[in-house]
Amino acid sequence: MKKNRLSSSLQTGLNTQMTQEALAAQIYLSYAAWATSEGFSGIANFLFRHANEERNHMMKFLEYIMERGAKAEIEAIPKPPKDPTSIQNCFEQIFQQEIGNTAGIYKLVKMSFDEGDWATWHFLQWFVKEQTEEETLALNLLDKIKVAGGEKATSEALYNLDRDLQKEPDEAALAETKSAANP
Ligand code: OFO
Repeated sequence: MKKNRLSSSLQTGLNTQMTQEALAAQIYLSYAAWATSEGFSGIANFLFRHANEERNHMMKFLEYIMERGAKAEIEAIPKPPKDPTSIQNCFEQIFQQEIGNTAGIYKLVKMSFDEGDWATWHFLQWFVKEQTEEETLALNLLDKIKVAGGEKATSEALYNLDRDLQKEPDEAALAETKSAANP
């Protein structure tokens, strides 16, 4: 009996995004290793935590594909890009990587909408919100780095930034989750 509830295009698309999430985890890991080697243990800690988040995203795709009776394809993960050239460059690269990931999610949302696959459309809404949070978080961090002096930040400013990022929350607060009673 045929039990696959995904179209072949969505099966391919979801599998591709699953590998993208694995790549995102590798990029965070590789930048965390770079930050450690540069002496920024707070920033490295933040990046290591995010590598775990991305791996969890990969697992969510894997589980969903299997739950729908389709085959999850575990492919080779591309090599992460070169090491960043500075802390500012590191977070700029992360922001660009998150924008690319959002584009991949939106493409799947459109495909599922066009096909009327409401289960997949519903599954993807969690990622739509997550990407908004992750882009906001990356932008907030870039703002902090710019305030600290950007490429010209002093050692003292970078030291303070590194200490602050050690404790930075993993999620950014979104305007849509605020209310008049809970601003
Ligand atoms: Fe950074 O995001 Fe996964 O989806």
